[in-house]
Formats: sequence, C-alpha cells, structure tokens
Amino acid sequence: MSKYTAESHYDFMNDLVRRNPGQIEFHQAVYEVTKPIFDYIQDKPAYHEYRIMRRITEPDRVMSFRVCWENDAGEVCVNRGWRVQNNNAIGPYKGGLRFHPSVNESILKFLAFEQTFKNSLTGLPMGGGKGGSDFDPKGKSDHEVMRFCQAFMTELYRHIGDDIDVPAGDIGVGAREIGYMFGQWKRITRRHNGVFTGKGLEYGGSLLRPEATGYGATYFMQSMLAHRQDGIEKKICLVSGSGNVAQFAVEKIVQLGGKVVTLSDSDGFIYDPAGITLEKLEWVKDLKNERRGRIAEYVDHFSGSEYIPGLRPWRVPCHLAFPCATQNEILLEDAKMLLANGCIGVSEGANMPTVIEGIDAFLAAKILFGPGKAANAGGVAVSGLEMSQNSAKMSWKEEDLQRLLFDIMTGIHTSCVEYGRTEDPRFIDYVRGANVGGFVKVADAMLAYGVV
Ligand code: NDP
Ligand code: 2IT
Repeated sequence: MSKYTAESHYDFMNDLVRRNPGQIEFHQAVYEVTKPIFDYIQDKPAYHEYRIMRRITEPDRVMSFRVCWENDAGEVCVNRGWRVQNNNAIGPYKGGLRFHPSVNESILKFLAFEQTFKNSLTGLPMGGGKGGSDFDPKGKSDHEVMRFCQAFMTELYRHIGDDIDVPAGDIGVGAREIGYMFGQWKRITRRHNGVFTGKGLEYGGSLLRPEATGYGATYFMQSMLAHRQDGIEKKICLVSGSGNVAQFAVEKIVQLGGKVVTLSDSDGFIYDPAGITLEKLEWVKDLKNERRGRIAEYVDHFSGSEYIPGLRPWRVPCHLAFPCATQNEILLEDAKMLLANGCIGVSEGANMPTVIEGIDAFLAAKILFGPGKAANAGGVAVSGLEMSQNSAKMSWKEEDLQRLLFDIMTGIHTSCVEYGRTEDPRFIDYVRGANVGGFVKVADAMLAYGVV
C-alpha cells in the first residue's frame, strides 16, 4: 500500500523553492521539466510511493571548492569552483564545465538537472552532472588560463573518473581549457583515459565533437520541419551567440541551404542581410577561436552588414531562430516579436535560452519549438561516443560518427513525438515530449535500485 499520496505540482514546487532559497534558475528549470511529468505520473503510483520527483530534484552531491592562482602580474587571485553530480542512475555523471563570471550554484544545479534528462534522451548510458567556476577567461593570457585550469583541476580531480564523472566543455571552456585540465589530471593521477570529452584529436578526442552540438540543433530543426513536410532550404535564420554552438549551427544551416543573417555576443549583434556564407564563417571562427575578438569587428570586414550594440537578434524578421548563447536570452517580448514577424520554428542550441512565458507563447502559437535538452543533445551524444572510443582504445571514422549523430538526433525527435503528441495531429508538444521521454528511463532505473 502506498505510504505517500500523490503530491500536487503546486505543493511540490513550493517545497522545492523553500529548500533552495534564491536559486531562481534552478527553480525555473525544475518547473519547466516537472510540470508535464506530474501530468504523466498522475496515475502511476510507484513514482509517488518511491518519491522519484523529490529524489530526482535533489542532486546526489554538490562539491564547492576554492581555486587560488597567480596572474601574470604575480597577484593572488581567488575563484570558486563547483561540480554538481545530479544523478547517476543510468551511467556515470556526465556534463560540461562552464567558466563565466555569472556562474553560481543555482546555474550549475539547473544545468546538471537538465543534463540528466538530455543524456537519457540520447539513449546512451550517461548520468547528469555539471560544473565550472566564476573565473572569466576573457582578457586573460594563455598562461593565466593555464594556471587557473591547473589549480581548478587540482581540486576537481578527486571527484571525477572515467566511470565516475566525465566533464567536458561549455561556455568559456573549449579545446584550450580542456587541454590544460586533462594535462593536469594526467600529471596528478598518472592515468591517460577517457575522464574528459572534447579532448584534442592527438590525445583521445573524437572527430565531430566540436561540430556536434550546432550540427545536432540543425538536424533537430530539420526533423521538426520534415514532420510538417517542410525543410530548411531558403529559410531566413537568426542565430545568437558566436561561440562553439553558434558557429557550427551556422555551418550546417548554410550547408542545408538556409540563410543565416545574425550572430551575437554579450555586447550586441550583427545583421548581415546578404547572409553569412561559409567563407565569412571561417573568418568568424578565426576571430572568436584564435584572435579571441568581438563580433562587432564583423562589420568592418563585410560591407552591407551592421552592428547593433546592446540588443539581441530577435527583432529581425525570420522563419527560424537558433538561440545558441546562454540561458534566458529569449524573453516574453522577444518571443512575441519572433511570432509577430512570422517565425515558424525555434531550435534551442543553448540550455534554457527561452523564459517560461516565452515557451508558453511558442506552444500557444503551435510553432515548432525544440527545447534545449532535445535540440542540443548532439554535443553530449558525441561525447558519449568519445567515451566509447576511449574505452575500446580506438577511434572511429568521421563518416561513421556523422551517421551516428544524425541517427541519435532523429531518434530523439522520434521519442519527443511519441511522448509529445497532442489532439491536433499537426502539433507536437516537444517540451512535454522531451521531458517525459527523458524522465522515464532515469525514473525506472531509480525504481529498480529501491531506496538509495
Ligand atoms: P562559447 O563559450 O563557445 O560561446 C558562448 C557564446 O554565447 C559567446 O558568443 C558569448 O558571448 C555568448 N554568451 C555567453 N554568455 C552570455 C551572456 N550572459 N549573455 C549574452 N551572451 C552570452 O559556449 P558554447 O557555444 O559552448 O555554449 C553556448 C550555449 O550552448 C550554452 O548555453 C551552453 O550551455 C550550450 N551548450 C553547449 C554545448 C557544447 O557542446 N559546447 C552542448 C549543449 C549546450 P561573449 O563572448 O560576449 O561572452
Ligand atoms: O550542455 C551540454 O550538453 C554540454 N555542455 C556538453 C556536455 C558534454 O558532456 O559533452
């Protein structure tokens, strides 16, 4: 007989907010994920009896630590580092590290929570985790970044392992930072294994990992459009951000015949009505990845384009939008503007880029809305494939990885359709589809383990 009666979503959220005061991003992520799940489990007593929702929203553990390092002027700098190990029911904790001054425990808890569902959707055996630091790599020399990464890893190394917890990149953490961190791991532990993904090809990395998130978000949009007998060709697209995810979203959209007219960073956006070609994109990659410049410089090189400081791209008329910068970058007024200007599809390359009211507006308008945990799962999926290659001590060919990525993204789309069908045969609620689709496997594994 059940010891717990079914709790309402309202009571559940009140209790979560009480237990996690001030963690607004975490509240937002939990609200979005659990609302459709509460409907789904309404008539499934085991999930209530075993308090799965209460357990899945309490991270297994949160580590926080001091990171001390010296800058080029010889001054002592102090940052804070974290690793949130949210849930390892279906595999080792897996998720990126973010270095950005805005990073705090709330943001990392939201990301680790989302990651748990995203990783489940990929169909690969990976649990959910996330970590990072309030360190700002912007304006730092390579040596300062190296000293910070070594100090960060000197604490983090005791919490991770190739079958325990496998970090990767996220905002502010790319190939350079992963090289420095993996180098320090190897030095401390004497192990050379798959403890990190996103590694360089010379030391165990996988082909296609850099491209995977942006390509995957574009494939997800392609699948959503195909479900309505439509395609990306000739569509005007807005992309925000200009980092890893944005760059490869642009690349794939252009390859599929779409026209991308914007890119952005935290200072503003560029609008290029002629379209960002693959040639222009190569220039952007060099600007952002090698010279570490600002997107504003684009307009000095490509005539006919303009730079709009202090704003995001969503006011530009488009068919499709790909938010690829950060959380809460599409506010309700942005969502309304996109809809008013004729936007028919949004594929979230970033994690939680749309506020809850914005998502509600998109769903009410019945446009194609691919939430981050489905649309941007290509990155962690190829990370999972990197883990497999490292375990097997081999590397796969690019064509095999291309096919696997494409198949995983279409598989995620199929799961979303299965759990996201509505009374209107033309409208799939991908938010419900992704959240319930990601939940079932994790929850059933937790039930199998009993009370742990
Ligand atoms: P990068 O650091 O490579 O690029 C981030 C981009 O977003 C930059 O253009 C940056 O501009 C902009 N940005 C960052 N923070 C803010 C902010 N607070 N306001 C406005 N713009 C901002 O990161 P990624 O491309 O890797 O990550 C982008 C998003 O995609 C994140 O939400 C991340 O969690 C998500 N993601 C990443 C994956 C990956 O494999 N890398 C996988 C799945 C999701 P600026 O230079 O001014 O900071
Ligand atoms: O948000 C994400 O999925 C990532 N930053 C990638 C995580 C990973 O482990 O590749």
